[in-house]
Amino acid sequence: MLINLSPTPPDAVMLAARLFAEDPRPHKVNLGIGMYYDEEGRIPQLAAVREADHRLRSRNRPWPYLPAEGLVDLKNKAMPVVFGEDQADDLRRRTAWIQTVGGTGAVRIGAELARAIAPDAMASISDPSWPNHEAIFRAVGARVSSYRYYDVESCDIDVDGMLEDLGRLPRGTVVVLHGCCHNPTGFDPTPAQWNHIAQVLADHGLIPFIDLAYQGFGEGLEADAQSVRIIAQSCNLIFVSVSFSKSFSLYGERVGLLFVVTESEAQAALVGERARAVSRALYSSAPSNGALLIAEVLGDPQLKTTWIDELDAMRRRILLMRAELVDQLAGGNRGANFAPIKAQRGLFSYSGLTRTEIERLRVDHAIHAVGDGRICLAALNAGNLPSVAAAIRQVSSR
Ligand code: PLP
Ligand code: TYF
Repeated sequence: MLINLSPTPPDAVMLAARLFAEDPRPHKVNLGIGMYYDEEGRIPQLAAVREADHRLRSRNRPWPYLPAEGLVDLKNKAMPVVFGEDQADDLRRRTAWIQTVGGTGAVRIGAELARAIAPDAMASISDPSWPNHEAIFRAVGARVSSYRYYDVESCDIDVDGMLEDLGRLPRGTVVVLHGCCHNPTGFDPTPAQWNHIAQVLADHGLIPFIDLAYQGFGEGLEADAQSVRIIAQSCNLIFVSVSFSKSFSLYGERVGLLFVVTESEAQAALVGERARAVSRALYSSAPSNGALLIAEVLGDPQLKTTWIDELDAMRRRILLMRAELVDQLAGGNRGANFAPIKAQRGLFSYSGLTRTEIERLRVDHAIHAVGDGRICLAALNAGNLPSVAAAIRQVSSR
């Protein structure tokens, strides 16, 4: 049988992951994929999650299917984390939800629903963005465009350009926004700028789709959800995709949630029903283990406090790595160009390194990053930082 299939190029992040896995050099460093590593270079097992795991095991319970919409406890406990206590209570009645396979699953199911609600709508995505945003919206058959977000000249966020581009979009366009810790640039709007953005979204009848994959890694758990809370005050149809992969260090458990805030209880019921049908035709229902772990942590005030402290410690460690890297690069002849790394937030930095320089980091130094210059700061530690800084200075010295 002849297979009529042309080669499928992997996205830039997955390509970086593959090249890292295939690299036999024992001293290799992975600044490609977005995962948080601790000071010892390990993916942490959070104490709050470990305790939740002990408790779940001691209950000796079976493993039934989750209901079609997922674990309601997870949704109930996560809503205040995302929307804030007061707003969550106000929104609960008119918000549809479904538990998903990771944040990726939430973006995909959200894209399917957006397509069903507004079949002719285009999706507009920040330039640059997480490559899977475009792939997902194309996969559901949507037309995709981009809005200005990052200014290469000033190495900074371009909010004026963004507002101008959003203001020109046709009504009903789905606008994909990064709730915090923009991937890949690390630059987020300020709360005042989010207010402007929310105003433009509302005035022009645009549909915000907020992807919240790094809550807690920017300025803190509450501050990082300001985007969602501000937009929820001005717009009455909002998609919010949530990933718990990073914030609970539960990557392979694939826990995510999709919220769709609508105008009424009746609309929410319609959207929820469609969400369950979409999920049913994909994989029936989401996996239970990670969802149970997170619901256990969020449902116990003491475990929740432990988790918030651990999340804060991860956030602060990345800030230290940012400062230390900028210090160690300062003496090089492109030193000043790396200063923005300190102003960026989240796991990533859009380092400004060229494709050729990223290639030389990999070939000459076994340091792997994404081809567009994105590096994951959360993979740095006191042990590998000096050699990474030295290598960056070397490849960027010409
Ligand atoms: N959205 C963004 C912007 C991301 O960077 C990621 C993961 O890296 C996701 C969504 C999805 O996360 P996951 O499917 O691992 O929960
Ligand atoms: O690093 C990133 O941008 C993500 C990480 O199943 C990722 O793409 C990798 C694998 C996966 C989900 C997310």
